[in-house]
Amino acid sequence: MEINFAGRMLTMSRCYVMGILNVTPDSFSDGGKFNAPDAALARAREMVVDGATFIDVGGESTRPGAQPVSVAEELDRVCPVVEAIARELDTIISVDTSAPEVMAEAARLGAGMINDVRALQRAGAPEAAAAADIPVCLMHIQGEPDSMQDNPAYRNVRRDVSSFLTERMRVVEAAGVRSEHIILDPGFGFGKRLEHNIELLASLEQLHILGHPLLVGISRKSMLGQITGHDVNERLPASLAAATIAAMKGASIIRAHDVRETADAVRVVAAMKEAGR
Ligand code: PT1
Repeated sequence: MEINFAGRMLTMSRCYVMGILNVTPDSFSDGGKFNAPDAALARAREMVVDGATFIDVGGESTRPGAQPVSVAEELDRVCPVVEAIARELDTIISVDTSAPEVMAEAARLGAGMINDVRALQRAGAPEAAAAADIPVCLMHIQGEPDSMQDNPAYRNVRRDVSSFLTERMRVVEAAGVRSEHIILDPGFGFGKRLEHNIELLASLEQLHILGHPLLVGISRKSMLGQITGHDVNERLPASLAAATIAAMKGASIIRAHDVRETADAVRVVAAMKEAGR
């Protein structure tokens, strides 16, 4: 299965690293160091050199407890960075947004993918993604970032996540998003307890039944802190273990902070899979 990311064709039977570029003042693990477009571009360049195939530019924090930002603020944060990366680097720009206005403007400036943690649930988002005509990641979320960890509950987390993604695919395809543009993500840490996150990772391969490539974001997340007892800045080994598991279970894109290390983990899995064919 190949996907065309605004002119760049990638086979989704391999696994790629998506480097995280937070352009928020309150980003959860880079201390908001990369706000100015120049600093953001420098970090993006470093991640491309380190092996990132995608750069995920996000102007709204979606970590647990985060407050929403206005569309104007998000446009101000994201657009200069997307523009600079598109001009300077050979990479696929993913825009991490739920706002249809940001999707449209980022696509116009050269973004090759839309990454929406709200799976295009905002009014006008499916239509904006359809008009942009670039691939889109639909992620499962229960609730909203500010309150999603208050009391997450599921009847059956695997089935509930799968049903949610199936329903979102139906809605966005009805709005004109092409099926071959859809990438799916179980949404680790988004309205989920540790047991839910572990069950989803353990059963990740089952999501392939839905027939779309999978994106996984676990890097430095609190689920790894709960498992290891380590603070956010000491979660690299746990993040690599989780990335390795996801790659072994067939994930196509791993969203990560530590690109160089994650790219190595993915290479080891690829070499093993090659030998096993
Ligand atoms: C993700 C993701 C994302 N995660 C996609 N996009 C974040 N497609 C932002 C914690 O528990 O997994 N997939 N965009 C970051 N969100 C979180 C959530 C960060 C939970 C931290 C936690 O620590």
